[in-house]
Amino acid sequence: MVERLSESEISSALMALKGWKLREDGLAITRSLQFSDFAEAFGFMTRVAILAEKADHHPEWFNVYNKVEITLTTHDASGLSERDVALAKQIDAAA
Ligand code: HBI
Repeated sequence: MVERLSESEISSALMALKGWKLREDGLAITRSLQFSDFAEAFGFMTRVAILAEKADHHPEWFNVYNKVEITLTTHDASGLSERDVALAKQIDAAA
């Protein structure tokens, strides 16, 4: 069982992240990114895919042309866990 983060842990985590927001239901964090073109966006997604596989923690995401929308949540915790924060930090570095 993966530990779910408390509200205060989530808000302090969000301060250390770049542009992530807490989803309305409080169970996920989301970030939208815009790149110069599709190739740049997909290259970013490729880097994130490798990071996700290494972390065994995978994003829910949507891409149209140069835009990528990412949602992170921990299915095993039915909410947010440290895994989401750790992957979000790696995503920020890969952007
Ligand atoms: N990715 N976002 C997310 N949440 C999970 O709980 C999760 C995952 N990727 C793989 C994974 N869990 C596996 O560890 C379990 O499905 C066994």
